[in-house]
Amino acid sequence: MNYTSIRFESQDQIGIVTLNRPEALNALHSVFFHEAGLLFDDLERSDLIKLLIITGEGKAFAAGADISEMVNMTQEQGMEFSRNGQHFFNRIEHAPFPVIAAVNGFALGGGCELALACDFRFSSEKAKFGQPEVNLGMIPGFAGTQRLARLVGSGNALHLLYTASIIDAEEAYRIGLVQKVFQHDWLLDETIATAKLILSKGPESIKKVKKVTRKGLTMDFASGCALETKEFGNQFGNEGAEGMRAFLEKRTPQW
Ligand code: CO8
Repeated sequence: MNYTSIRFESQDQIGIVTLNRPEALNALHSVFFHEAGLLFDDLERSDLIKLLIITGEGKAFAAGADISEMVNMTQEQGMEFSRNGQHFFNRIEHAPFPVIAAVNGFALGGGCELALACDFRFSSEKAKFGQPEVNLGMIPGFAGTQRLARLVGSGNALHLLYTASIIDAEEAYRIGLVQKVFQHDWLLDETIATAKLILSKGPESIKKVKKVTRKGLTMDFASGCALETKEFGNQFGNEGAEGMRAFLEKRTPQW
């Protein structure tokens, strides 16, 4: 499929989506959400990939929602745009495969929210993060208020949200917004190396770790634990049996 706002490639069951509108710093507009939704339809239906990396072309990961598209929206249209964005970001969060953000540059506003929806974030030392919506008389609309506060705590989140501060990768690492920072030219290789490490593990285990952790965050503690018990139990007699037997027989498991 030919996309205009993204590029997709895959190798060894690792997919890479590159936001590809560098002239507008990969600002997120309705075409992006439409095309990314179609791509996810394909990826969820097929066995093509077992892990997805999201990155950006040029000097931005994504510099926000597209202001030139939003400027003339009515309240209804604004809410519709917000719902569409939230719907797609929820798909990332609950996708049946891990999704890693490789943040290559500006991740601002909706771009930061996109990174927040991924399972974790690796960052170039050149990347910059922020939620500058209040500069525009706006607030985040793609669940940034919710995910940022859950990830970095309400104090760090509200500090960023109130002041519209743009922070560098080191500060983003310090507050737990990103998990690792790499030299710019190594970012993608290092992300792919981590993707390969994840894919060397029990495939069902990886799927279930994501499902239980992600769903658990939307549940009360006891319900999350009950879900964990169920999926833990399901691993016995199949993949878990092979993994544990391989350990005891001092050999590599055959997944
Ligand atoms: N939307 C549209 N176009 C953009 C955006 C954007 N978010 N960001 C950059 N661009 C465009 C610029 O207009 C410019 O276009 P042109 O060349 O035609 O003038 C081009 O990208 C390059 O940008 P700059 O020349 O500004 O590049 P600089 O390196 O000088 O500056 C910055 C880079 C600092 C990133 C600067 O571009 C900037 O401040 N961008 C806006 C950042 C921002 O405010 N982001 C938040 C947007 S609001 C948002 O994301 C809300 C999310 C929730 C939506 C809810 C839905 C209802």
